[in-house]
Amino acid sequence: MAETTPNSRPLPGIVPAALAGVIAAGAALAGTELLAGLVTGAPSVVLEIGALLISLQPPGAKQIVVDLFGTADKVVLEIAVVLGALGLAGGIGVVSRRRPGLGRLGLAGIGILGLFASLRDPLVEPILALLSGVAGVALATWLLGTLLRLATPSGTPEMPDWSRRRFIGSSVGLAGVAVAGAGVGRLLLNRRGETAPVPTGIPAADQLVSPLGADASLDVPGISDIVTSNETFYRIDTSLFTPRLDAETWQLTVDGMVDHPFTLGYADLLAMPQHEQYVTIACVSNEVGGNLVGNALWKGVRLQELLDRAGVQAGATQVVGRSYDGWTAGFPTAWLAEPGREALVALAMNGEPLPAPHGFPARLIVPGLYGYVSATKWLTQIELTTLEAFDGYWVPLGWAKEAPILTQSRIDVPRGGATLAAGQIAVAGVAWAPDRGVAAVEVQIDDRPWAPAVISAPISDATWVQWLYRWDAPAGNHIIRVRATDGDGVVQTDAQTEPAPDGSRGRHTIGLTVR
Ligand SMILES: Nc1nc2c(c(=O)[nH]1)N[C@H]1C(S)=C(S)[C@@H](COP(=O)(O)O)O[C@H]1N2
Ligand SMILES: [Mo]
Repeated sequence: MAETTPNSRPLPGIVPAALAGVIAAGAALAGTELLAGLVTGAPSVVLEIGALLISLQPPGAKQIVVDLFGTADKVVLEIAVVLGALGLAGGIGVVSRRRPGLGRLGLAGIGILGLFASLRDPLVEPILALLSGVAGVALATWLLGTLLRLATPSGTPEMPDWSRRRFIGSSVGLAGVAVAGAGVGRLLLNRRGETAPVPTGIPAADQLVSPLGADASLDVPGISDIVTSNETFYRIDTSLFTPRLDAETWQLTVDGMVDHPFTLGYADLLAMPQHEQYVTIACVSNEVGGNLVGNALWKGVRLQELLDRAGVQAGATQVVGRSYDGWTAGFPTAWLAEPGREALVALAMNGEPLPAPHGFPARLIVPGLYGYVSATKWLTQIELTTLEAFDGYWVPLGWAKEAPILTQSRIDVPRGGATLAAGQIAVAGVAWAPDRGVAAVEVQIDDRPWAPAVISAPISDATWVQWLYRWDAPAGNHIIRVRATDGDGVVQTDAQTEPAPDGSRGRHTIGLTVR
């Protein structure tokens, strides 16, 4: 017997009603994805809600939040947002059986959340966000009503139940269209960045770095390249998508505790003297042996030149970089005082305009500091303040206020756990201590004494080196460790620490079997 309302009208079953909610909301979300792909400035509501969740910064979550910023985990977050929305919509479908008004309110609630999340994104056109929100809610409401009607039993059980078949057919069809629409939308969204016009030809630096000599790298299969390509360079940021800023309208403001605040456009920066240098940057959340580190040739305007032009006031002790979305990183003005240490507002990476994932049109690169306190991408403001007056994004979340890159070394080859033939084995990798420089690298096999590795000629103190130890390996199970000594003569510590709060310590260690 079909469930009925007090006035004996038959009701759709719970499962079909939930399905109707899921499909109505799914189709509406897919519609907004498609719009986002087709029209620049329209929000991907799923991404925007994900970004909102990230910005809520669950208290106490330190490593967890940082871990979230690995690319794969961002996909996990997106899937969670979609599943969460669909789960909610399923509930709304069930509620709508008896209380359609409440159901409509629920759908409107999801729409308002999406709109609120979208309006936080400076790259989103508010009018398009509104359009997408209203259209999405209207579509979901209409679909839910229609599907619920189809799911309602006809009340004449002896007849073949045509409405039930129509409900199933419509549901399957709609789900298919939604998945296809969302897929096309996402495809277009991802493709748009690749075709976005990027100004070419950043002027040559006033002093070109000399071409790397043959001794700047070691020829070992499997070792990290001495210069990391833009394609393989690690990426870490709080952005769920790749921000595509428009160089034509982009502006950089230098203000705060300065005598002459000013604002420049991209062309203004291109017209200034350009400086280029290799700098190795690293992420504080890199584990011992991890790959959140890379070395590139950066080119751009000297930060010092911009600061001189602005006239930094005597009391200013902190430089804060702010990106278009409000993300911030700050470091002491005193860090810039070291002779030979050149911080850049970088415009180019390895001879190309900054790729969008790495901060186009401009980012900060400060030799010797972890990225989260210095390397602001999609830079729009440089503010001079005091260390006491402001904390960058990650500092209130439990990460250190000041964070020089710790001395580290990594074994690239052989891989841990490998089984190799006895005889000559190349043990090799990279080591970094920007910008103290790497003076030496040593390797320890089992409990034997530390033995010196050969290192590549350092490009500069701000870059990593490659190292190589030729090992005549006897059969057995072995442990290999590596340690670096920095330019000040300090040996990489054996103490082990988690990445939080100021970077992981310890010596990369692998085990392998020789036969
Ligand atoms: N706008 C912005 N800039 C940012 C971040 C961010 O989340 N937002 N993350 C920082 C962190 S934690 C690091 S380690 C570096 C990484 O730079 P990359 O992605 O170019 O390797 O960027 C820094 N700049
Ligand atoms: Mo980082």
